[in-house]
Amino acid sequence: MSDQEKRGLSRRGFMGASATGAAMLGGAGGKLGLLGGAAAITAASSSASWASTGDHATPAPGELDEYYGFWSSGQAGEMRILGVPSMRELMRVPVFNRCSATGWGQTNESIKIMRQDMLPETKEYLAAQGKIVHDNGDLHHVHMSFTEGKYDGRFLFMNDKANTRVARIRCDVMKPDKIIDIPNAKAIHGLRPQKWPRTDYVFCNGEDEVPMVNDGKILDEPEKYVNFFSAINADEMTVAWQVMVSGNLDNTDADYEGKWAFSTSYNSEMGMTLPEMMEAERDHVVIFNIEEIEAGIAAGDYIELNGVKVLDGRKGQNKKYTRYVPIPNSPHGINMAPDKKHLCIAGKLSPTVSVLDVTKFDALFESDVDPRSVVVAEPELGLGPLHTCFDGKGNCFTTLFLDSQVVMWNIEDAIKLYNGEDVDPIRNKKDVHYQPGHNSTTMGETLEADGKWYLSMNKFSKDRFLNTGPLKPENEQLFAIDGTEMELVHDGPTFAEPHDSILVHRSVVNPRNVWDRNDPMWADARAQAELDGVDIDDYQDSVIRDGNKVRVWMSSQAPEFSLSDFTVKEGDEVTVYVTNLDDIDDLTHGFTLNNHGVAMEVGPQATASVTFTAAKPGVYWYYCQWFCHALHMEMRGRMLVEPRNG
Ligand code: CUK
Ligand code: CUA
Repeated sequence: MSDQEKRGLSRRGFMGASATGAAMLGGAGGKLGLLGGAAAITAASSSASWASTGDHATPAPGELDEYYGFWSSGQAGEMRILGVPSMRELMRVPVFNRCSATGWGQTNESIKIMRQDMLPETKEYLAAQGKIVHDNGDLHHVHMSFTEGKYDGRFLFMNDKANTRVARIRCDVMKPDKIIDIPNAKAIHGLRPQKWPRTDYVFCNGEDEVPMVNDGKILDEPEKYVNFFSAINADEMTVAWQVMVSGNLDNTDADYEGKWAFSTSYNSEMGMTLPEMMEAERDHVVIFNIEEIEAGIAAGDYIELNGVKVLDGRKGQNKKYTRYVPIPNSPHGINMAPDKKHLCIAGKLSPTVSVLDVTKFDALFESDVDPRSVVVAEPELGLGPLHTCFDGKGNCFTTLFLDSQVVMWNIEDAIKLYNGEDVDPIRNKKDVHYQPGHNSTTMGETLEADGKWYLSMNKFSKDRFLNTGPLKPENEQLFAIDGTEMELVHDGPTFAEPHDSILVHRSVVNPRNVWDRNDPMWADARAQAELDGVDIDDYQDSVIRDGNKVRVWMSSQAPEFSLSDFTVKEGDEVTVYVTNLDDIDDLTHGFTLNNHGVAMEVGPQATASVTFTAAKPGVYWYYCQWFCHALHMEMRGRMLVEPRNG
């Protein structure tokens, strides 16, 4: 926590901070984190309306957080790990992006993960650009694997809207192990794992509609465009099946019985321009009947498109795969409550959240009942409702994008109101700064929702922080929600642009401290080492020539590389393998080669490799770029490149 944060949350909130500053310092020797104490907010300007009771302590320096936060990063393409409630950023995990610090997108190990499930058409496209992997992504949604409605700490799944991909991160090492292209669909947006009985599927939405065979034969004929909903086999990371649907799919979720997945859909009009897309008063949510879909596949009721079994679930087909429930108006967020029964759909352009009772879905598929009969409440909450999360005690928190507020409301009271009783479901409204999109609560999308912390992810910070030029940070705010009032305890900037987050109790997440030497991440290097007669688990300093290819095997032990120099020839394709023999926590080495655009992380007990061309004769130094030792600066060596015909 920065001093500024300790002193005050912002110039708006912290006019009152100096009075509490002394108390804060007074307690600093103890274990009490005192951000809460500092947050005696007096609204200095504009509309701040929250108040702090000072009951909520956040961890002091050296103290560990109670929750992991897994954050998307939007167009930055990485996943981030934060500690909650301190909101300290702990790690950035590159996924869809190219990372200079770790070499993600450059090391052979990461390129393999990025390419091994890449569609041939993507490879062709990239080759034409002189590239081998995409170096950008747009990561909106991070979710953990479930077993029986609870996080199980195995994997994290996430989407790339920019390049239509889905990635999986191994929670034991917090690195991706699978990145797959999704065929047919375009722009994977909403993504959620199946919650029950376990995450067999990861469901994801294609947002943009295109011709079913998108090869240029059909272009400006929107009536022939379709959209695809995909179910990914979460263990294999392959596309299990897809369903063709009507409308642009936005967000998705799944129930707690393993029967349904559901997606919001804006633009039910299938319009191409803004006025066309806004025409209808109601769009819809699509309900996917998993059992019927699996039966349809077994019965052969599908077409095969780019290697994927695709069922037809479009509106008007009236097959038992899908049902369309009209929802006002351009619905966005869709969130299943931990009561196992209620599904909350945020209206975005409608001030309402529609509550659907999932136990009524069977009837939708069995008879011709009014699709709206599954709606059991539709409270008016405020302007621009986007996403909802839960405290596990029957209350919901919905972000109001246009009102710049979070509204806390009660599901049972909303149902009573819908049934004509005179009750107000709204419990609380708080201003946030500004324009919140996603939100999350601790364990809130699981059966273990514990109602302790609420996070608001705000799209704009405007004047809240020092001016950083025309591009401003976003703003995130953490509230304690275990009292009667929501209490703001943190307010801080973030870089582009986290959409979503999950807050996971630390008891669920147990990453390793050092790599297992037998990790599959470098299986290719291990196989090559065997061919080269190199013991990859021990000291190694071999340079092996194979035509124009040279393989350099070295190990690292602070503060030395086993090779202080190696010699290659001009034009050689060189692969450098580094095995970090140090097995101490936090002892990461690196390998950076001057003027070659080469850098990679080599974690304790890991092997990492990078391939490049030694294009020009000369002396090139390589060095370790992760501070590892008092003699870290001395941890370096020379690559000597001989002229080819010299
Ligand atoms: S979407 Cu971004 S605010 Cu991509 Cu989850 Cu709603
Ligand atoms: Cu090894 Cu720095």
